[in-house]
Amino acid sequence: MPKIEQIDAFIVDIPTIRGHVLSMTTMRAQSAVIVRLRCSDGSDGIGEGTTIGGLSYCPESPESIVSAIDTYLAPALMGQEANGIAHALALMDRHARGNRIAKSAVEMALWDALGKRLGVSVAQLFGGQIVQDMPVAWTLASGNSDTDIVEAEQMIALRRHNIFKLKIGKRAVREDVAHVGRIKAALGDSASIRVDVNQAWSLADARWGLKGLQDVGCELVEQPVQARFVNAMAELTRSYEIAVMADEALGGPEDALSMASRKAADVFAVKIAQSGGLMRARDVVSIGQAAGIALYGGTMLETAVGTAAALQLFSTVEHLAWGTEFFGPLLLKDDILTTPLTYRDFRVAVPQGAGLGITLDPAKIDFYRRDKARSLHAVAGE
Ligand code: MUC
Ligand code: MG
Repeated sequence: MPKIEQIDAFIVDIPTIRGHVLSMTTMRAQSAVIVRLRCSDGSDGIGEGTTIGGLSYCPESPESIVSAIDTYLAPALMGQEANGIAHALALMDRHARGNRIAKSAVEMALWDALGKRLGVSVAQLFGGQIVQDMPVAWTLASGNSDTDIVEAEQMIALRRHNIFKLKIGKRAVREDVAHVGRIKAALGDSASIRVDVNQAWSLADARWGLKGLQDVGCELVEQPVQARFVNAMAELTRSYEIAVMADEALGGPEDALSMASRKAADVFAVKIAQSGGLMRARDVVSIGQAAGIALYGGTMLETAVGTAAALQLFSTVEHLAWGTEFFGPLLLKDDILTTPLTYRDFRVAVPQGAGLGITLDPAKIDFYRRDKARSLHAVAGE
């Protein structure tokens, strides 16, 4: 039985193609944590644990993810059987509370290594692929309505995306609704328009916001209020026609059960990192399915590594009613794989091959690693 022999975690800072304006921060680079795991039989696995905007999105940061892995998770797993992923997860839970993204990065690398050892895809390990590709949304978040309209029109013309998620919540509610209305009016029925408020609204704001958004033809609102305000999410879910999606409120199966039993969402944005790994994301999916809650494949704006893992896992899910937003690699100025993921005809393809089905480009990794002096230019972005 192969044993876990080495786990390395490091940050890559990759500039974004434009400023990405969210309610809580503006991103000019993405700082992704990449994990490389080596086993005693020579097999290896890659994982990713990534958050958004330093510490502004959730309690884990790129630095805390590396520190949790280096200091607690990796030492706990040294010498353990590499095939025992459930056991590894239990061990990580015993040694560290929370730190879901860090655990997810390590668990992902274990799945990749197991798949490669067995010569099967991670999708196969989760029951097998049902679909070969899936719809993929794009986020409009330049901070300017006209720029967003031009960007959306380009995406439609390229046949890359026709589902758009608009990041709002930074401006006054009325201004945000007007911004969404302008974009919807410009794009008409050629596009599906949704918004993500990233927890920025009070319940009173959200009542006005949801009413206004549905009047201008917006189809879905994501996490309008703070994650902990489950009653507010439930009120909004039952009071308006527009679909309400939970994102930050979903930190794994326990939250999913609580949200489902309190009828606090129409849709779950399921994220591997936020759920605490692939197994727990799969549990969130099952709870959503059992409760009749629609599903959406969410992203933490990961590089192609985390995105490939999401594609593997979600290809085994029967019905993603709201599609996915697995566009992370396209927001970055550079790709870190030898063969990038395929985006075509408004869809993204599940990579083929063993494990996650991807290969890291060593030169790119070397270039963007924060702990290598020459990558420092990338941190500042534009
Ligand atoms: C989020 O909150 O959903 C996903 C897409 C995007 O642009 O930001 C993220 C995070
Ligand atoms: Mg969100």
